[in-house]
Amino acid sequence: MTKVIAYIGLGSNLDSPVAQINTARQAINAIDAVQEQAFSSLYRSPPMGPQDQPDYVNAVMAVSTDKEAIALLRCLQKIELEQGRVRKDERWGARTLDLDILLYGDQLLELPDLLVPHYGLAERAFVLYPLQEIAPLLSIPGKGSIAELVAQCPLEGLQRLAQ
Ligand code: 5RW
Ligand code: CA
Ligand code: CA
Repeated sequence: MTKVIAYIGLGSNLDSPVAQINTARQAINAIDAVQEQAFSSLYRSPPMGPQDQPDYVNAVMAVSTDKEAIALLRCLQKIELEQGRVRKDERWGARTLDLDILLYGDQLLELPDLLVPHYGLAERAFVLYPLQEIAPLLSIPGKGSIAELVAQCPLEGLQRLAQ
């Protein structure tokens, strides 16, 4: 019964992104041994990476879990597939749903399939701003406080969506 707080990044830019994010939120809550603690506003932003794809909708969710990080990742990958994610050749291409473990407690993990804190977390407006909304006092292991990271991160077109 070792509970860990994990932060999950949600992103979509295909097939009704807002609906994809809301469906994924329900699916994550339906996972055994995972409980939602907080859910950010939804944010829209231009794509990072290839520009010839639609804008993204992103959010960040805090959960309490007693699953191991890798077991949680497998559950999230199953939800991505259930929501129609297709692996494409293009790196950083459009997707119906992307679920990333951003943080897993205060742990640093370098497993073959899982890097925590998530790669690029400290530089991405579409992760940092929603994360700060639900965890304003957070420290990112090895990177500093969320407030410092947000202060150094331009918005780059990020817009909070109205409810
Ligand atoms: C690669 C994201 C490098 C950030 C990737 C990087 C996105 C996105 C991707 C997302 C927006 C992975 N995912 N752009 N580009 N939102 N706005 O969730 F720095 S591809
Ligand atoms: Ca649950
Ligand atoms: Ca991912």
